Amino acid sequence: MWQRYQNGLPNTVLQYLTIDRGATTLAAFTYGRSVYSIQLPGAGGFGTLPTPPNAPSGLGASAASSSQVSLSWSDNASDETGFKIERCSGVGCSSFAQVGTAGANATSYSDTGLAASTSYTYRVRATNGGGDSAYSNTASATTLAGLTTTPLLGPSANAAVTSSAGDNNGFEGSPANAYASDGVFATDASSGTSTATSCTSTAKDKHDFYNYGFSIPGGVAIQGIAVQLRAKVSSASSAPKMCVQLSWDGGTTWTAAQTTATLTTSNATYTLGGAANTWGRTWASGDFANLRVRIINIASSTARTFSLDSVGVQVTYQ
Ligand SMILES: [Ca+2]
Ligand SMILES: [Ca+2]
Ligand SMILES: [Ca+2]
Repeated sequence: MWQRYQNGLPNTVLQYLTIDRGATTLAAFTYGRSVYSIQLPGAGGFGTLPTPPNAPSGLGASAASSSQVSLSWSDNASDETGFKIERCSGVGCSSFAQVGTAGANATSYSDTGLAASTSYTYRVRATNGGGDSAYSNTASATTLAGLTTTPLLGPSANAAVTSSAGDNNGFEGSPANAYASDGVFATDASSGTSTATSCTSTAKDKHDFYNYGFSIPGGVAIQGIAVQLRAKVSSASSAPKMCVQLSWDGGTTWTAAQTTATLTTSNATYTLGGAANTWGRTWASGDFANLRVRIINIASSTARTFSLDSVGVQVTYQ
């Protein structure tokens, strides 16, 4: 029949069909026309469908981020062509839909583009030309919370460091002017008592700012702290810079310092730390009630006047 169509012949009433003794040719005999035939396939016939593969097992799901869940499973099949991954969302959900596939012998899959703080449940099955396996067990994971960044907050209290701190008077001129970015400055004139340029030198003026009024929820993970200074200096020579240290216990203990670029005679913004910079320690939510920011003015000259417009802090947590 196949050959008849191939030859473009008209429909023909068959007289009879034969299959030869070796079962390799199917022949159709018609009235008044030739014999048409097709070759039969060999042993195995036209192709026996395989049985569906064994089901995967041991499916596990874990949140990799606020938008990604990682799956892993055991591959129990030797004849699969791949795996089908199905997902539903919401606690206790049961309305699964296929969201992806994995190749033969795969044992993992990353599901991306998910919503934060959301429960997802998964199941996986193997597949081949014969059909799909039974499903694996189901496994659930809840994506992590998204990042939250506070507003940039300013302090409402300050205190000069009065011993082992250069002139021991910090920003002696209107230190409260550093609470807000408004072009009005706290000033530290002729700063320091030596040409040392180390942030930890006792010859450098130091000043603490605090009472930032943060309200960080309990149980979150602090991801980073950004300190934003607005500042200028009377002369940019002698490498004038500001060092910043943070304290989480009201000034008893301090982080290592981070340092601005060389200041200029124009008011400019300097950001130290950042959304993914924890200043070398693990912070707790409660630490921010006791947060202090210490500014240390350094230059290889004692003739520099440092002007600080603002010392803002922004916290990123998850
Ligand atoms: Ca396999
Ligand atoms: Ca001073
Ligand atoms: Ca100001």
